[in-house]
Amino acid sequence: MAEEKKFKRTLVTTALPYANGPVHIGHLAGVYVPADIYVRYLRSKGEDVLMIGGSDEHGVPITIRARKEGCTPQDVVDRYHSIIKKSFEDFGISMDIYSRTTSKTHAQVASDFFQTLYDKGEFVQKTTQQYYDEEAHQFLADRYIMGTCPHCGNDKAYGDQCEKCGTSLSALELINPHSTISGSKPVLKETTHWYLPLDKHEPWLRKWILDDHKEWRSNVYGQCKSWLDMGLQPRAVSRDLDWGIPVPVKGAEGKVLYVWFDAPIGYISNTKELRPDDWEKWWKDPESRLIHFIGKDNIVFHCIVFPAMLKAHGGYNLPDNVPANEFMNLEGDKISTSRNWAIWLHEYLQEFPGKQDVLRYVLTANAPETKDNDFTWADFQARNNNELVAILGNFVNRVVVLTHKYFEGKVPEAAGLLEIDQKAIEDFQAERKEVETLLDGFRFRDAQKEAMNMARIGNKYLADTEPWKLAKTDMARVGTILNIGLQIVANLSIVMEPFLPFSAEKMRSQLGIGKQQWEKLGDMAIMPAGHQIGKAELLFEKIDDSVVEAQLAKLAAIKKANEENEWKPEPIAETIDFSAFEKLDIRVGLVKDCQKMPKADKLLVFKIDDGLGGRTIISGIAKYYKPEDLIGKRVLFVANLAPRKLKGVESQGMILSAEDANGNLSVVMPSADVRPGCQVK
Ligand code: B3M
Ligand code: ZN
Repeated sequence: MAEEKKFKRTLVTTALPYANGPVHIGHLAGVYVPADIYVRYLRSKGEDVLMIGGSDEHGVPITIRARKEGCTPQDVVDRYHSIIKKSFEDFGISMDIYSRTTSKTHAQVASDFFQTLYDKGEFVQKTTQQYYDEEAHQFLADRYIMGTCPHCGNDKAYGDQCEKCGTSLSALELINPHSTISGSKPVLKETTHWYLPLDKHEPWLRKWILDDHKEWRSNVYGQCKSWLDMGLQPRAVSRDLDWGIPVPVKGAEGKVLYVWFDAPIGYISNTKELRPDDWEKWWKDPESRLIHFIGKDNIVFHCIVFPAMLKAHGGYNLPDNVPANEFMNLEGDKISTSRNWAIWLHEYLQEFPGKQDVLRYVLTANAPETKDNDFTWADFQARNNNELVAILGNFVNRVVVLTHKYFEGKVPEAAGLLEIDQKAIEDFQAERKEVETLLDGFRFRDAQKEAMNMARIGNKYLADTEPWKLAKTDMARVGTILNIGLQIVANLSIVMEPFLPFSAEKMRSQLGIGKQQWEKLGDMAIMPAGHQIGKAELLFEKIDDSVVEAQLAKLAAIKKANEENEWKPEPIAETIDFSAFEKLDIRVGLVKDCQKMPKADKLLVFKIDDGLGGRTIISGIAKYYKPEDLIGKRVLFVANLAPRKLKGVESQGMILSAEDANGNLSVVMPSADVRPGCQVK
């Protein structure tokens, strides 16, 4: 075992959510609740800790949202930044700062960071070919290119990934790529970017992670190992985009820092914004500890790329641990913002006002620490009713109510402990070590379970001693039991503070005490005899079946709408007999010439060799083809269609095209070089 290193302070960072939509239960479960539990625990122990957060406001997802909504990227991030910030505050996520990557401080810090690496010669410069949209006059980020997936044939695959079969793609692999901005076919054009040569960093990263951080969670360690084993490649840290922090060097006009370069630097900027005078010690003093809370899709950036950036810069600490979570699903399906398959935090609060702790509790009880997990409303109800209400809420309420009933709300004297009292106290005190070990090891789910066991011990103690039955015969004994009960409630307010901060506060106000430090956990004399407690108040209330049914109905409606929105083939047209088919004369034609129709942006004018002297056909496919790309190609056309005039030109037939789900047309071509004029049968 490596020797335990002693740290003076802990800097906790939480992944910066993209400000392109509100936050949902997946965010809370994956990152913010566990980070908050950890930070509240350290604060309660009196440790020096900062919790840093903020919105990630650059990158393509933001510009796509802006384009969709017809507003500027700044409008988008302004709107969602405040919604997200409020959701976190509402749920008691106790960040010391929640800032944003469009802040002035961040632009400066990120720009300087790039400059330092540039000056030190830590980048390599490379010129490559990238897709460019000639109509929109811009390079296309991968997400702005759509085409057909070469693996599964999905015609809505993106330039970085096919969401249907899950394969990661490069834009160059897409069949029939088109720009989602103008719809046009992109062309390849040269562009120059700066790359972080991760291959150069591989040797030390290997040792640092694989040898020195064997204690990291197995999902994190395993992902890093597989990246390292595949061999690291240089990564571009700039992009051709008009939204982001400008690359601060000559010759980089129109280029911005890649969002994954600037976002993690946001942790530094936000620390600096919070603590302008001593931010450096949090990042650079070897006695400071850095912990990144993230979701599993961000592992490579936090365990490999950002550490390489920090190392290349020099002077910074590397993360001590990166307790990344897997994903939280919803009722068996992956949470999806675009499909609205999520429980949005701001909506939850409208529907369940005051029930933040219930959600925190359920998400921690099912925390996806080692594998993906599932949130279900049935489980939400069961954990609320059978655990929070029946165990914790019930115990606290009985103790407080009985104290008012028998002792006018004053803490009674504890005299002459019996064996049953001793046993309850010892069992209770023994839990402290368990909870601490689990919290120190980032095992929040099990830690909460143990904390709940402490309430179970209290509940069982009351059930076993039945003070309400003794009230007529032995008031001194009732006093002892309630004294112990009240001390247990005070202790529960300490151990529950990281997990259920709102309920812990309610417990304290019912006891008439202030916040207690962690070191008091196990103390059975937190309140002296005679101390006046506060009014009884229910911590939790039962959730009825009807509430769960309403939530399930809401999800079912979303699912149905999604299914309806998804494309389905047209129903088959009315049956015709063979003679009707025979009337149709479809032929092979060779495209001799193809031109744009003047003043008609949808139309192309074809000169077709039909083997019979040639003909003119007009087709509305200008959006999907460049005319010169079709010259020399064989097409199929309906030869006996009555001619009609379009813009003064007579069209003598119809070229056959297939229409995809997006309404894009692709010309049908014979699979061999058949002679022009041949019939299609
Ligand atoms: N915004 C990705 C995400 O939300 C990204 C995290 C940045 S952390 C520096 O998953
Ligand atoms: Zn695919």
